[in-house]
Amino acid sequence: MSIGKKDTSYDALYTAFEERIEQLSQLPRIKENSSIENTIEENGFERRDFMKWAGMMTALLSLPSTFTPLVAEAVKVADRLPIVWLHMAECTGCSESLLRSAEPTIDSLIFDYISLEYHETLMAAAGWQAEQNLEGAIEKYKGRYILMVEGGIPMGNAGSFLTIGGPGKKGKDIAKEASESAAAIFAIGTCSSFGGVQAAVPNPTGAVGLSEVTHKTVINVPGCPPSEKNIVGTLLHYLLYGTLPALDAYNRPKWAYRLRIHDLCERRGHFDAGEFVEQFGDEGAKDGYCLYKVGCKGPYTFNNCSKNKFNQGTSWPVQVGFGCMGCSEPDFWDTMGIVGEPLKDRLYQTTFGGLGSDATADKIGLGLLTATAVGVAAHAAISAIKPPKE
Ligand code: FSX
Ligand code: SF4
Ligand code: F3S
Repeated sequence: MSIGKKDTSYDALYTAFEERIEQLSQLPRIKENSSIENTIEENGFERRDFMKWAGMMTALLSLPSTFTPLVAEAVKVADRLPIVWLHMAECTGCSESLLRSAEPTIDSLIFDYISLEYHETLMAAAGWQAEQNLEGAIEKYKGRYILMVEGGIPMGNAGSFLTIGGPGKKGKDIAKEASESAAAIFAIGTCSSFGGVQAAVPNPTGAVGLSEVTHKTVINVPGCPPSEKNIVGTLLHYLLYGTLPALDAYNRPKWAYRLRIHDLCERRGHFDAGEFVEQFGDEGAKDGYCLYKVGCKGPYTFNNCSKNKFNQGTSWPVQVGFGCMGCSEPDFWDTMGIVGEPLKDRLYQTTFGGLGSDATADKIGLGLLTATAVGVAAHAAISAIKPPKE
């Protein structure tokens, strides 16, 4: 099988991807009488739209553009790896982010197509039939399905804060059992990755991230909600490589979470020049100055929002002038301080001898400290002040 022209420096990887796609194509598809290509076409997308999308995903995965045809081929065999998508304790914003855009997107169509085996928001089944669908999917696709879990897992009171369906099975048991036979496990959103809003102090339900209920490796795709591109990209990465991606200390794929919001921010020039919005609506706000002093947590947050954007690529928090809340970081509800206010001395008093964040920001603006040093040190400081779970 040979697809497209090769970039010689990536020959081995290209060949490995071709072999992987070939192997996947031998597996039976979920629905014999239809295909992802037809579904995409039936929803009004032309081949060039699809190839443009594939090109964008190729770049996001840090692959050379010569790999675009392979990424497109990987999408076509995605229906060999069915998805079981569980909801635990959450707001369903993660599913909404992916599936309920104003018009169907290529990302949403792919998920619609391959995740129908069990997805509480999408599936037509209800009641006993829904529970049978889940058990049936786990049995039928044992060792083959991808498990995606949205939401934190309540562990308090022996897990009784979350029960699902007629028999009242506990969420923690469903998540654990579904993890056992999964080919790969993705925690979708900050709740499933780290506990999220449920796990904020005092965490009355004892909510935890998915990785605490299974011994298997969980790939965390945090964000509240995460970008649909990071969800689809994680799936594509697994389709192409057949292995887990390189992960950071919090099990986030490095291709998506390697850099801080601050590193990729369109307002970064203003930060470096010491030009800050002092309060919402002031002249600096009108001029698009840096939002650090009105609470942007971009220097402490690892994510690629400025590249992906939300609402079909229209905007992202910093672009609309509010700043980053740190939503892809563990315990951000507790550690990222008050929304709309900088972290101030809470983080910096030990880190920078009590300078305070405003002083630090101004001095960075004047070039007295490097922004990298601040970000790295602040990130370490946040990790060190993790509040206790109760
Ligand atoms: Fe959590 Fe997802 Fe935030 Fe909501 O379900 S990551 S509360 S956007 O939807 O889990
Ligand atoms: Fe952008 Fe926020 Fe960094 Fe300012 S502090 S440059 S708004 S990420
Ligand atoms: Fe979340 Fe910050 Fe991105 S709040 S959506 S990580 S800009």
